[in-house]
Amino acid sequence: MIFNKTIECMERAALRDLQGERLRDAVRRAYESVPFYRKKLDAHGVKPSDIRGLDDIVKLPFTMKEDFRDNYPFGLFAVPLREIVRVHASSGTTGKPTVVGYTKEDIEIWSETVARTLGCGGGTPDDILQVAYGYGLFTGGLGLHYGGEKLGAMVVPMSGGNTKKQIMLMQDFGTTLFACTPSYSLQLAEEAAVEGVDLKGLKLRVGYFGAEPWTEAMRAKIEERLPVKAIDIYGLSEVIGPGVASECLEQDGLHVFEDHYYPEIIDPATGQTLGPGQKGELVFTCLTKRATPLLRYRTRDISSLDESACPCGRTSRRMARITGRTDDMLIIRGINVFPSQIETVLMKVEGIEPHYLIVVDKTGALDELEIKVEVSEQLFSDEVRKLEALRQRIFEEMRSVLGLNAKITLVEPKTIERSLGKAKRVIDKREVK
Ligand code: DLL
Repeated sequence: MIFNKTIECMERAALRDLQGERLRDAVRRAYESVPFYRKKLDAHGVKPSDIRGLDDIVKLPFTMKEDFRDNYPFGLFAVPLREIVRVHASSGTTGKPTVVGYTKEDIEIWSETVARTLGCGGGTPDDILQVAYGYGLFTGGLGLHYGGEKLGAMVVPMSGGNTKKQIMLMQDFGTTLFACTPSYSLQLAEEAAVEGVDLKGLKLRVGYFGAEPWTEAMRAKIEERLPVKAIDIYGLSEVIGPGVASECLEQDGLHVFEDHYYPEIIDPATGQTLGPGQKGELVFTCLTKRATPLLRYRTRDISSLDESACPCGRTSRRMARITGRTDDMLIIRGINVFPSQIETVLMKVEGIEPHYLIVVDKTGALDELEIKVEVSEQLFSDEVRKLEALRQRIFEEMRSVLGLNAKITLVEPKTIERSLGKAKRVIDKREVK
């Protein structure tokens, strides 16, 4: 279902005009109401009047995650606190969280773009949406919740965890749409197997998965274990939360709701804008957000933009599935390794479970990469010889893809820690030494 056909299927020329108009307004609002932006633009020698249309966006300086920390908690707000009706925050690995505010209008726009997300995956007002993203400062739970209501679906606000109850309600209520992190969906499938519940006999139809990196190979595992079309949904709190971009049923790139969240791809090293199809760092400008305007925010997420027409009829550009972050690349003995490469190799090997942990350490001066991966119940009870052959196979595959020797450790089923929200898949012990 296309939730807002007028906008989602708008002609690109008309869309660009709308974006240009909104950009001018966004820059003016940021400059006039947030001392941080005024100082930054002044230092950069740009005035709001220099931004006449979309092409001028490159004149603007970038905003970084650190800018949120430096202005903690409310320094980036552009409206008086009495106009703010909600705050959310994302926890960084260190220090203070990143705080974002919303006016009533912002919540309205956010709900609309999450409703479009749900529509992209085929959701309609007839559906029952079970939200298993965490409710709280994290944007996942409340974001999907408001979007579900906006769509007109029946929302079941389960929040994360309590897996047995998730399954029970799915059965009793006849849940058709399910929203959680991709890693949690696998945990749910695992629990259902223990409980003897056949998920395939349920009414589940679509899973809206995001908030953490996952690969095409992981999608195949999920669609094998749950009776859902697994839709990749993307967003980040600094921009709004979930509802920034979503796959449609074509599952071929994520439609960016670019009438509100304007995307660019830049070369992370030089800051130069890159063209369609070129891979680089995603940058977003919020064209309409009132409470915390955002100009050219560097997400550190790696993607590319596709301008070609999509068979679904939506005209927005599509971003490619996130393949990593500029800060998640591991450098091991001088070789660049992305966790997504490791996941892709692992998911293709038969006999292993989609649960793994990457541990990087140092012995003496040398970096060591260890990959711990769970073996299926059946294989684990097999002879040692078979396990050794499996270990060797993964070792060889990793060596050919990554170009280095990783230590492969096969562990018993269900021994790698599960997470209710975002999975933690990398432990880099070198950082703490
Ligand atoms: O994770 C918002 C969200 C909630 C998105 C629910 C989708 C579903 P943050 O906690 O601020 O916001 O984390 C944002 O998570 O910069 C990406 O690195 C990562 N991320 C989000 N969606 C995806 C995705 C929410 N589909 C950060 N694929 C982002 C890969 C994703 N990474």
